[in-house]
Amino acid sequence: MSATPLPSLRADLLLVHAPAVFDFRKRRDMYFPFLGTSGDVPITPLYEYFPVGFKTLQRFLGERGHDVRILNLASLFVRYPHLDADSVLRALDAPIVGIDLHWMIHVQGALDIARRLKAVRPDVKVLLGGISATYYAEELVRYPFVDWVMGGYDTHVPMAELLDRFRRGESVEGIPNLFYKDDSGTPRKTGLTYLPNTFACGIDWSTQPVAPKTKGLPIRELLSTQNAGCAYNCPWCGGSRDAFRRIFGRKKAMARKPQEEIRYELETIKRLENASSYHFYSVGSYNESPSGLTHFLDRIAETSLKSISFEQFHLTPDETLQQMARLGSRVSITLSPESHDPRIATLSGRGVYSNEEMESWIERALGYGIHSIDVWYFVGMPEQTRESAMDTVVYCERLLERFKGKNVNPMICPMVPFLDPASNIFESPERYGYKVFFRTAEEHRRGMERASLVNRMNYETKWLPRQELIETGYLSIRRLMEAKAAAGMLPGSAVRRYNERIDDALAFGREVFAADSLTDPRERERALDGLGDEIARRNEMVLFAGVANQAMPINRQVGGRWFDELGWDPAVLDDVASG
Ligand code: B12
Repeated sequence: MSATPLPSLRADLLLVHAPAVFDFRKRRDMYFPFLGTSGDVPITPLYEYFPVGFKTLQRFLGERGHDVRILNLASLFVRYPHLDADSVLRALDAPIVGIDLHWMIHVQGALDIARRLKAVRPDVKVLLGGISATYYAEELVRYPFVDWVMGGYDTHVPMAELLDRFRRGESVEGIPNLFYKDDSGTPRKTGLTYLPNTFACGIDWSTQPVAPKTKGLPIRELLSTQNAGCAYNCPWCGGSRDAFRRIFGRKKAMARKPQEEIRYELETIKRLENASSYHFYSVGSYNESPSGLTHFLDRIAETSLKSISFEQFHLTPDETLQQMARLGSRVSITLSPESHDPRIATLSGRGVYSNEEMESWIERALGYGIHSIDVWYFVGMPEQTRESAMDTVVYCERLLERFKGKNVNPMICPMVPFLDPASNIFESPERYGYKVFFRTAEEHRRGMERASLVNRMNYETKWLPRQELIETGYLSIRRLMEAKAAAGMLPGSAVRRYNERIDDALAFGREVFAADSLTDPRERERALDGLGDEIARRNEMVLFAGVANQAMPINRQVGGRWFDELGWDPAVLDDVASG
């Protein structure tokens, strides 16, 4: 507990990103295993990314006279383990606190922050927003500690109206997309009526959060997405064409960022100090129209970014590859066929090219000067058995062999712990051979508090029951890591350490699962208590200020990433944390 109080954090609107689990450090009854986040992006099991829309809201509302600040509690708590959570909440001096429930994984943390905040600051209006918040809005607004839910994929205009009216002391009735309670406490909604064809505004990337002084490699990355929704319809995805229509009630399943906003965004990158040391992660570039992509590439060409990665659904046409290769930055392309087996790939919503086509495309792409190709596979897909997942790894070994010495990096990750709510499979699990364990937000919240990752899973498949699915994920990554060491792509010693941690997660995970699955609550509590020290010791190794992912399996720093908005200056935080 810190003795020095934190100075108050003032704003008209404070946008807060919750850790996936709020009181994670005290939980001796929740095991956060190594690789429990799938290992695709460099984050801890607190899931530190906040929606990039926080940055667009900050700019849009700021330009309209509202002081909007962002506080990433996930990064703050993992970076400053000795900060007292309630004193942080007490220091928040904003009449409205908006918490994202974009990814369902944050359901426990987001709701717990809302509850605690309301307890220490009953005067503060608590607002939720994001994809999951929109899907579950009617349920969420019924919690006594939630005042408002702002629905929609683009909330700029309704949020401006909300802040204006609040400032003038007017009623919020009739604000588009808002779910609220009336004076008698009865939940009301205006309806999702603000559904524009365009989406967002350009982000100001010219300044980045100050990193606290630590050893270790910083992560210099910017991330942008030029569209909301999706042109494709993968059945497991909560952002697919059908899911987007389902959540937002809009026929057209995509809204695009206007070109002048994209231009603005890239202009701000030119002003960023050390821009040439930054990687730019262009998410969802598979949704760009050919002319949109050309415009985007032309703008990128004007920057001095070190590297850029593009996610692609189809095999990028040769002409585009050549245009990408001409950029001054190092270009990497991410493909995600999901399975080497064409039938499973197709059932997963992919399967638009064969393995042979992909391999000769890789050859050509590298030949044109594309720097690297990442190829992602998934565990938990329809009809996928353990054998099939392991066969995918065998196929990856062939890829590593064929492209030895080149930057071709196959990766595999289990879809854990949640199947996306609102995805086609989530809506009709039986039709796809799936079983869904949690349906409501509250069921997900409770599920997230289970000790074992297996019991935190909201789904399983006919071919891979929950425990087997998780273990298959571990075993496939383990074998793929070995193959990368053998191919000279990763140092053998690093892979040995990595795989020792997988072995430990497999063995200890079984113990936690057995204890957590005891039906008698008292026996379960006793058994988990017996494992408490071992759980806490392992959690410490994962929930600390270092993050790795499969592509870069060495720890890098938490702090200084674009989403590490710590609220206070690191000097102040260091001071407070040292008491
Ligand atoms: C880009 C993206 C990412 C990026 C991060 C983007 C970012 N920081 O914003 C990366 C690649 C890192 C990523 C990671 C993950 N993602 Co993702 N991602 C997407 C993608 C492709 C675009 C979503 C998107 O953000 N669109 C832009 C719009 C909708 O949001 P926005 O502009 O940021 O915010 C606006 C509104 O949403 C709203 N809003 C949002 N929050 C709030 C809060 C308040 C208070 C208010 C008022 C408004 C508001 O207002 C904003 C301004 O208009 C979707 C797929 C899709 N097609 O939708 C998946 C998707 C969102 N991701 C998903 C998942 C599961 C994940 C991971 C959990 C995967 C994993 N590793 O396990 C991680 C979570 C990482 C974390 N939090 O640390 C699922 C979520 C399903 C669900 N309902 O839970 C989706 C739907 C599909 C998928 N499976 O990929 N993701």
